[in-house]
Amino acid sequence: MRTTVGIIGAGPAGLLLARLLHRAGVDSVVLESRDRAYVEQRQRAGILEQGTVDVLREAGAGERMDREGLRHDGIELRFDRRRHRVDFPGLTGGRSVTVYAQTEVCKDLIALQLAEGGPLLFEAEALAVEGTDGGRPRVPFRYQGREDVLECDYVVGCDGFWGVAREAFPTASRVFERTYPYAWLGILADVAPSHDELVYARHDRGFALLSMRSPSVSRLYLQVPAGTEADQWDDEEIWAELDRRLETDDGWKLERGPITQKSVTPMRSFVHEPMRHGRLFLAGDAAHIVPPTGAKGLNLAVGDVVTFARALVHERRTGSPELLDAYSATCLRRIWQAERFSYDMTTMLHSAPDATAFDARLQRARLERVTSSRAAETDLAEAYTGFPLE
Ligand code: RFL
Ligand code: PHB
Repeated sequence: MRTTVGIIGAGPAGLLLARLLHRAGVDSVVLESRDRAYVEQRQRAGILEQGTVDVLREAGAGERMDREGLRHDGIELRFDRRRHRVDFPGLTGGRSVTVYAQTEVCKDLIALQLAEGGPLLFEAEALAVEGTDGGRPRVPFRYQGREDVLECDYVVGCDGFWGVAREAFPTASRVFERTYPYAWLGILADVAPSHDELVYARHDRGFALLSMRSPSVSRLYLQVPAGTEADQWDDEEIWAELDRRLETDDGWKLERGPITQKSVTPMRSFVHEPMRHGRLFLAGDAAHIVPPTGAKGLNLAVGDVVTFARALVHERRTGSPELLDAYSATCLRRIWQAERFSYDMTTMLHSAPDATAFDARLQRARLERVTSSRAAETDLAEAYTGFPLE
């Protein structure tokens, strides 16, 4: 098999890249190790930045998102039983975010790719990326019990944190990382969200987040110790703990409903530099991870593949590799801003097991600052709604 761009992974990064390339007249093949149902059901992100919404629309993938996505003009910060609303459009000159689940973005992109695009192979596992030290790269892969090779002009590793593409980089590449001593226990519940915007709560017992998937499905998270298993918490305990951490002085009440899914997500920050080696490029979680507190992971993945697609089209139109050469540096500037913001949100809102009374006072001071200074609040709103692509 041969193609112009070999794409490893059919998460949001790989699927959107295939779509953007198809629209630009560049052929690609997507290899995805899991089956279609798994990719379409994997519960993850929920928040799309304004820029991500615009990109999906321009790619002709925004129709259902425009119908079913929920526009959100703010979030609520909760601490010391008080609530504070951050008004995004008022602080950013009109920007907002959209609640539309990653599962739905993936379903829409898969349907479009299968109907109009190049090959998208499920249960096709890339085994390695070879030939990256000069010449054209190859991806040996296993599909339907057979081994085959995909010959490419370029390979983009969109294969997530556990993928194989990163392994083809020289050992001189650098990794910057941090793990956190806590994780998120996430639930989906069949109950209308108890608030019409997301609620980020800091509590001495730990962080809690109220989010949603639709007007009738709530998504909620609790900070739990790293290493926790989801079945260590029964449903009653989860609701009781959410009640405690989200409680306010004004009588706000959390509505309960049947819990349909439970899972634990570890928290880490991770950046692999550079993001390009010869004709192999990394995009999305394959190159970087942020803790989910800033809702940035999916949006960064979108930024990377837009940058790659533009650079490749530029090279084909003008013959100049300047944008491809700049790919890693261009993406990393945005990525480090998201790393910073995600770290700030995470450490402002979670209680570390070794936190001292001093740390708790500092957290409160940071929250007081964000909720009393328009400058500080604007900084949060700009980062949350997303920095524009270069
Ligand atoms: P993905 O989605 O991990 O997709 C990688 C794909 O590659 C496949 N793969 C392979 N295929 C072939 N051969 C191989 N050898 C392969 N190895 C792996 C995998 O099966 C998979 O299908 O990476 P991608 O596309 O870079 O997308 C990144 C996003 O998924 C991720 O950043 C976000 O989900 C992060 N995230 C959030 N991001 C946001 O922007 N907003 C949010 O609100 C948000 N909330 C979250 C999140 C992530 C969470 N978890 C579970 C980590 C909430 C949570 C709880
Ligand atoms: C989600 O709805 O899954 C979600 C929302 C906001 C976050 C993280 C996750 O910061």
